Amino acid sequence: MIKNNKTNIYDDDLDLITKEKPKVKKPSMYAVVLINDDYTPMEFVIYVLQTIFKKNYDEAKKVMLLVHNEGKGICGIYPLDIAETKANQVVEFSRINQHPLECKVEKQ
Ligand code: TYC
Repeated sequence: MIKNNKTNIYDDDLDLITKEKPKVKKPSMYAVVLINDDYTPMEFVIYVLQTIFKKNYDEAKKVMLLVHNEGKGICGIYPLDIAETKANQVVEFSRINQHPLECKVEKQ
């Protein structure tokens, strides 16, 4: 199908008017990226992925091992405000538990 930014409507006298369609952009999405370290226990990372990123145990373990082996990995992709909230929750919960776990937000 040929796409353009125009739309056809009729006015009160039934004259055809071609109007520009407003351009609507999808909001950008942001990845929450977990960073590996040598100190945070594996089970703690799995728990974070289950509670903050709503993963089941097997998915959480898979992401944790990917981060452990590759150095970093995506926990989830969200609109900016949600990605920032989750990243802050990870860091806050980790500090409360005296772990150095880090994560960052990356524009997709
Ligand atoms: N590398 C950690 C360990 O061996 C586990 C770990 C995984 C830590 C992922 C952080 O984002 C992380 N205990």
